[in-house]
Amino acid sequence: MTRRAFVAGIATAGLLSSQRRDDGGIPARVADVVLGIEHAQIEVASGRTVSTTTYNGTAPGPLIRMREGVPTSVEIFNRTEVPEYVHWHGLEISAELDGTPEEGSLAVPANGSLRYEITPLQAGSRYVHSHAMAMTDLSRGVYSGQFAFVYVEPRRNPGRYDQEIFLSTHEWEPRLEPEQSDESAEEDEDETESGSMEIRYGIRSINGKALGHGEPIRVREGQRVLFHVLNASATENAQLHLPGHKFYVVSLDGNPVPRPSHVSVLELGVGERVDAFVEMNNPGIWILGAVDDEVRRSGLGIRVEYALRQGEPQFARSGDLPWDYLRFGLKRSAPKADEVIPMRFLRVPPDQHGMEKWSINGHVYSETDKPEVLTCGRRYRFAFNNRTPEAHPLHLHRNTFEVVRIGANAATGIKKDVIVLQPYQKAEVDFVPRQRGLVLFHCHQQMHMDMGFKRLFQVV
Ligand SMILES: [Cu+2]
Repeated sequence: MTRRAFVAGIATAGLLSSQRRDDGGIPARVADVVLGIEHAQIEVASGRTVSTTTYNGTAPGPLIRMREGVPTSVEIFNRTEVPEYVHWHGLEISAELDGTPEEGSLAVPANGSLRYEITPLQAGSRYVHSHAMAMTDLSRGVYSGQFAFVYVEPRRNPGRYDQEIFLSTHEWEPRLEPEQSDESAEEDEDETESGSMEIRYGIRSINGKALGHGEPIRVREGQRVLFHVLNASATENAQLHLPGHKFYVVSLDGNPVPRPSHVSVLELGVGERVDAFVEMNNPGIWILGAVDDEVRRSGLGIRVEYALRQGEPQFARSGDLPWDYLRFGLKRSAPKADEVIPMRFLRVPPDQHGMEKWSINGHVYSETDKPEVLTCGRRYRFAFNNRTPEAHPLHLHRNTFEVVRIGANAATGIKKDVIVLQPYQKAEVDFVPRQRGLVLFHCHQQMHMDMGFKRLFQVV
């Protein structure tokens, strides 16, 4: 085991203590979670190594386990030449520790370190990742390997299972290319001018390995496997299936749903998490991976092997239980909101550099924007209206919202921190801010976020 792997995750007592002393010369206690932001080579496939910035030398970084309501000390060492922002996605913590420049959070200085304590208030699947602005530097932000799964252990057990498996999707070798026209462009009238740029990737992975290059998931017939899935992509929404099997979805973005249900396909926008049980009742060799053949062949998949089975993976079409948030909610209307905040999303055509921008209510975010004031304890409703031909994974920081309407359908009970708004779709989400300070709202597609798809609130 390398030293790096040894230090990963919940820090091992004693190992780092010799390196750190407080001013009185007394050895400082090792933090519960130690993250080293550092460059590393990641072997995504044999002979295919990417050079990137990571947490603790691997991508994904270490699986970080915390406990609901238990204060957790975190120490972050930045071994790079640039300041970094480490964002605790889905944790309701102070703006100071949330890890974004927009909220005025503490940065991890270049070649420096930062130590603090956080208390996860909600159990479930969470996520830690870089919140640096990338713009056209595709080595930064979530394009890099700076991401890790955070699992907050519930006070009570989530149920019986034989195996627990964590999966994170990610793409590598990003490049900017002129957008290729496709059918969706026809709907978009301003697509007639050329020069728009989009992100393309060389290779995709689950848990940092392209399909066929990592260790398979080994199961036995009759097992009940709990999958924790995270979309840690910078820009790509994912559709995953496991042919011959169904997913029994119990939580979205780490929060238990009121109506757990079976689906054939998991759909995760950037930043979303899904927890689902699978009954292993179809022995064979299978691929848990992208529904799209091309995406799966470019690496987004992992072999699932039943004991005593070998050979090539079987092919099967996905079942007929489609993904739909409403499947997991209750068909009831939410209480009236104290205030409705409409948000209309538009695409701003590319400028002379070929970069399109994104606006909310006609405004492209600027650092000089004054945050809009919200009051603690009031029930706010965001009324989203997507006037673009793209899906957007919309993320609210430091808060959990409840999906209360998608299109014409009312719902309650679906609690999330990211919602994918489909092209030209409308949806409404409610939230009651409980902590003061700045709160960032943005599209989690990194390029959209960097190009103006952001809005800042101040809770008083
Ligand atoms: Cu977007």
